Amino acid sequence: MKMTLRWFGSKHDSVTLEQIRQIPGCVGVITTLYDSKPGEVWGKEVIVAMKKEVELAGLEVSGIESVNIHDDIKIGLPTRDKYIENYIETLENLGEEGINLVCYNFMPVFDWTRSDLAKIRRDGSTVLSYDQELIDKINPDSMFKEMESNSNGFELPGWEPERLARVKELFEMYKDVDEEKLFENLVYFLKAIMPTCKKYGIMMAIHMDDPAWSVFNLPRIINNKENIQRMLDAVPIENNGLTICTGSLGSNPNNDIPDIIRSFKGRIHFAHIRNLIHHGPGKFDEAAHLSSDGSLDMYEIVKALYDIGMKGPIRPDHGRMIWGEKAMPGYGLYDRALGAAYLNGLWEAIDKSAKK
Ligand code: DNO
Repeated sequence: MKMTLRWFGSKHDSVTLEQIRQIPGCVGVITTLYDSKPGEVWGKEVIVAMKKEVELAGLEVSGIESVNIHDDIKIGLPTRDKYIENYIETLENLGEEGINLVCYNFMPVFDWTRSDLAKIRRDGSTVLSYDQELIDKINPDSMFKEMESNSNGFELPGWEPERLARVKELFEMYKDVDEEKLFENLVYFLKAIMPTCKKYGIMMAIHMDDPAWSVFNLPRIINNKENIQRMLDAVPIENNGLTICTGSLGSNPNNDIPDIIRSFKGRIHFAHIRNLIHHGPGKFDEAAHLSSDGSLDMYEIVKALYDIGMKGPIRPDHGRMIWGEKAMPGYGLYDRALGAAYLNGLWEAIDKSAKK
């Protein structure tokens, strides 16, 4: 594996490349062009400039999170072909620069969802949390406002202001899209981009739905072993792969994450590793990465990744907000750096005992 950190670019991130470079073992960043809109072509020059900035700081661009998918592709509108062509052009431009990992999601309207971005814990830190009962009381329109007012002034990935203006319209557009339709649209998209991915060796790594069930009655299709298997089988090529996100899958305690990891050996190109604590059905708080701080067994998760021979990037995922840091919820420096150190420690211990 390769230890990396997510980075939103110098204009948007409170964390600097210089800080990331000082995290032991961290070789690269997972980044994006945060100002690009879904459907736009990423030009060569901006990709080159992004790469250069990262490399000057002594790091590599280990992958992109995300090249977002235009809603017309997810909905399956006739205009989707134009946006797929644009996506392919972006992939070509990335591929020509040697960037060969792309994380994306296929969730309608909303990317990840939380009911609180700064829940205070007993240790005084804050975390993101989810409570289905609270979500059920909110309408999707005010959900955006909640997320915005709660985010320390940072624009959240997947909650961009331009979406805010279109929530009602988007819900209307998705009204006939059920899980089957969404699945078909995903397969259509994947089949169209696979030749380009093969040509450039680009691994597409779909992110798990977060949380792993339907929110606001919108369809969700990448949320458990069976559904993931179906998606991998529909386009059975290595380049059609996964971002294993332990926090997303782990929101549903029925998901056996080490088993899922072992089952999809060869198709896992990227992993987001974090812990969370369950408080009952549909209710969880994010936690520190350490196993004993939450409900997930991080040793078993890292061991499964080790056992399948994971070569791709992994990154600590959302951290708590600690030590007075003011950053994008989930994406401060301090707790993610602690997470990276812990994951490195687990990996080293597993590696050494395997070689004894
Ligand atoms: C949230 C992230 C997601 C993820 C996208 C991938 O913190 O895990 O926004 O980046 O779903 O496209």
